[in-house]
Amino acid sequence: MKKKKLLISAVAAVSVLGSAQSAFAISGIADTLTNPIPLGLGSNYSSYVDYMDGDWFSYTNTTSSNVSIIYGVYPNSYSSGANFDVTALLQDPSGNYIPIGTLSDNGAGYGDYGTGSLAPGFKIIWRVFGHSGSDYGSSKPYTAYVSRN
Ligand SMILES: [Ca+2]
Ligand SMILES: [Ca+2]
Repeated sequence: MKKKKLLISAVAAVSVLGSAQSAFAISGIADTLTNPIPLGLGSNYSSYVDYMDGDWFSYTNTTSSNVSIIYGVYPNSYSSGANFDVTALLQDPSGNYIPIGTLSDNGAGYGDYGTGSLAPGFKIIWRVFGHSGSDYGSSKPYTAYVSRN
């Protein structure tokens, strides 16, 4: 009895991993601020949001100077009318969180972004989520990004 249960959970774990590799992100991927998808400066990540899910991203300034950044999300297609929102916070080198809040909403079809100067060792962490109940699913992909500003 116990053995069978173990086997079932092993199969479930494998199928979760399989879907994570074959598809875009989704519930189970980058769901919390402690396991964001790390992005490098000038890089981006395209995915879509599962219904009522969100995806966290981060960028850490590993240099010894301040880095001026722009970060955020945009819908891959303006005509999709998709609207994604962003909530952001900072983490200082000691691990303390500093809330930034929800970034200004630019409306359907447009991206939302934040800018700032990131001190050495600081991490910016932001969550991408649907503005409304219709801004989810694979027909409305988004791209999250961070780059030098
Ligand atoms: Ca997620
Ligand atoms: Ca928005």
